[in-house]
Order: sequence, then structure tokens, then C-alpha cells
Amino acid sequence: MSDSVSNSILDTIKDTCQLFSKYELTKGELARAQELVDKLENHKITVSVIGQFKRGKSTLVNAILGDKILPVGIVPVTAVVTTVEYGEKAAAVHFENGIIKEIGFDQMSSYINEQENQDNRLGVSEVRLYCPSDFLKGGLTFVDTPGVGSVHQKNSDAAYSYVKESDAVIFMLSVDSPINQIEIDFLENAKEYAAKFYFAVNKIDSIDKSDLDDYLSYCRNLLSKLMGVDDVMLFPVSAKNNTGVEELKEAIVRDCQTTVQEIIEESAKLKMRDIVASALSQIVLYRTALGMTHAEFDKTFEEMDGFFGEIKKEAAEFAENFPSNPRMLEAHMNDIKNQLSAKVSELFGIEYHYTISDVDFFRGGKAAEDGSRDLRESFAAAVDSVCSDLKDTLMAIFMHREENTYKVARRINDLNRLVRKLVQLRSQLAE
Ligand SMILES: Nc1nc2c(ncn2[C@@H]2O[C@H](COP(=O)(O)OP(=O)(O)OP(=O)(O)O)[C@@H](O)[C@H]2O)c(=O)[nH]1
Ligand SMILES: [Mg+2]
Repeated sequence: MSDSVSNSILDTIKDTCQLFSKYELTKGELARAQELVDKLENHKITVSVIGQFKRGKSTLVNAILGDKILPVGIVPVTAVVTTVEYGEKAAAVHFENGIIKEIGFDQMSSYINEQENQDNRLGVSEVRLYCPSDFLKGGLTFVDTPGVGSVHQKNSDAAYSYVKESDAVIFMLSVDSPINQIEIDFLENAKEYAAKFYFAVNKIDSIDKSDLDDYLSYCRNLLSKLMGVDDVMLFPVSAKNNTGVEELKEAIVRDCQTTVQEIIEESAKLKMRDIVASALSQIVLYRTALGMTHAEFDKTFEEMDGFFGEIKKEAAEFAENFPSNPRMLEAHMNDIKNQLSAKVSELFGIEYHYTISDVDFFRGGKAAEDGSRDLRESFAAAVDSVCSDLKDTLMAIFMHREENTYKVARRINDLNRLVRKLVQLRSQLAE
């Protein structure tokens, strides 16, 4: 672990926070950057096991921890995210309404297991376990997630949502099935968030050596293309028989001891790059607007404001058709961001960037009797917030309406300096 490296990224982010704190325009970015500082200072790393249902994720978590603590089975089992941290054995259920309840290990299944807590009707947000496994020493949080792609949509949603909180992931494949589109989609999504990937190929006990070789080279080819790297690290394992698990565990522990900071930094860097890009957009937009004549700006503002109205109306209609489908809503949200960016570019002649991870519909909304969630309200709030990011930046222009030309010129100068610093920072973060 190199402290100098970790200090430098931490320092960079802290310096940027200071820079952001001087400007009203970047207060959203400031809050996001401060979260990163918190994470880097606490040296916490989250490793999640993700993948399609029934690949053997929970069995692998048990094998790695050396303790059969999680329920496993032939039918979809894991219905809620389960985190494991170092400590004396203990378990607590966190409910969506904020209540936390300590439970015994023998009661765990009734909260985690899909068969007992169907479609998570108990409203569990996550189960937190503590276990004195060496693997967890040093601040590692190990996470078992529900499988994606089963008929239990809510399990997929919970898994998709948790990936965003992961620094590294073990992506679980299994020799009894070729990689399918559900896995590819999930991986594409995970790629945006996690900095480190371990690919575990499970159930090697069920095929012979030559079939395994074929399967591994097939995975290697496909995954290299998907991940955009020449070589991916594959770990053939049998979670059930504890074969190959040690190698995977060693690789993770080694990385955690030697490059844990690098992993966290890499992921902080990815997030910070996004934050800087978003700050640059606000500032360049503001600077461009500031350089317009009053008449020009008023006309453009009116047009933009009308466009917000259309976007919101369209979004409300869309949500009527898909009130409980987070993925459709997220897709529409991306569409809205693209439309807004295109409009800004048309009216102001600049590019406008939105952060990737701003909104999360997967956990929002109230569950109905049948387990479905009405996400219309949280979707509308998210659309509002995306529009108001832009609108607030433009509204700030009105506050400085009365300033004389000299003051405006100084302000533009100051913003130019800030833009230069941020552009520099952006390229530093891209290294
Ligand atoms: N043959 C073989 N079976 C395995 C192995 N690992 C897990 N299984 C079996 O695969 C089934 C699914 O295992 P789980 O660990 O529950 O799978 P999961 O990915 O956590 O499933 P969900 O939580 O429903 O997504 C169980 O019947 C396990 O016994 C393995 O290495 N070899
Ligand atoms: Mg499971």
C-alpha cells in the first residue's frame, strides 16, 4: 500500500472540495466529493458477489468465510442484500422504514430467504452480519447479493442497486450455462461502478477437465471483449467442494493488503472525474450565459424553461405507463438527460454533462400488497432535480443582473481560472 499515492488523490479531492465550496454553483458537486473524502479517510472497501440467480454466490460467500452462515438452495434463495463485516458473531436486520432489529443466526433465513420472505414483503433493506473471519480483517465488507434475472424482479433491482456501492466485485459464472444476455447487461452496468473485477467460474466439479478448458477459454474471449482488456483473471472454483476458493481468496486478500488503496482510489477517481465533469458543465454554462446580452439571455431562458415543462409533462405520462418498472424509468431518465444536453448544446453552444449515479429508483416508493412499488413520485422528484440543476445555474444569472460591466468581466475572468483548474484536474484524474 502506498500512502503517498493515497494522500495525493485524497489531497486532490480535498483541494477540489475547497475550490467547490467557494462557488454556489458547485454545491451539489461539493456534497458528492465530500462523500468520497469520507470513504477514502475511512479506508473501507466493499467487495460484493454478484451474478445471475443460482450461480452459487451464497455458497461461495460461505466457503470464503469458512462458515455456513448464509442460506443456499436449488430455488432462488437470496432475496435481500447481506453484508458481512469483521466482529463477534452477530446479525441485525435493517428495515426500509429505518427500524433495526438484532436477530439470532438461526432466524436469518426468515428474512433473507426468498421462499420465506417472498418478494421481500417484510420490507428488509439489508441484513448485516458480523463474523470473526480473517478474510474480513482490515475493514473489508463482504456482500452477498440476490441473483439477477429470476422471476423475482425485486431481487434483480436490489442487486443492481447495490453494485453502485461496491469497490470490487466477484462476478459469478457457472459452467452449467454459457454467459447470457442478462449477465452481459448486468456486467455492463457493474463496469460503470466497480474498479476491480474477479470472475469466478463455479461448479467445476460437475464437468471434466477438457470441457472446463473449453469453457474457460470461451469465457476469457467473451469477457476480454466485454471488459475491453486483453486478459481477464478467471478463477475456476467449486464453491460446494471448496476447490479453487483459496486462490480467489488469496487474490482478494493480496489486493486488499497491497492495493486496497489503489482499488478505492481508482473508484474514487472514476467518481471524481464524473463530479468534475458535472461541475465544469455548470460553470461553462453559467459563464456562457453571463456573456449573453440581457435580451438574448431572457429569450433563451424562456425557451429552456418551456422545455423543462415539456420534459416534465412527458415524464409524467411515461411514468403512468411504467409506474413500477425501475429499469424503464431509469432508461427514460437517461433519455431526458440526453434531451436536456442536446437542448443546452443547441441554445448555448456548449456540451453539458450529467453525473451517472445521481438517481436511484430501485429502493424508492412504497410497496403495494402484491409487492409492486409505485415509483411515480420518486421518479417525478428525480426528473425535477435533474431539471433544477440546470435551472438553478441559469437563475443565478438574474442575481447578478445589476452588476456593471467591470464586475461581470471580473466574474468571467474568475470563472475562466476555475475552468482551467478543473480542466487540469480532469486530465490529472484521467491518467
Ligand atoms: N455442483 C455444484 N453445485 C453448486 C456449487 N455451488 C453451489 N452449488 C449449488 O447451486 C445451487 C445454488 O446455490 P446458491 O449458493 O444458493 O446460489 P445463489 O447464486 O446464491 O442463488 P440466489 O441467491 O438465488 O441468486 C445450490 O443447490 C448449491 O448447492 C458447486 O460448486 N458445485
Ligand atoms: Mg444466494
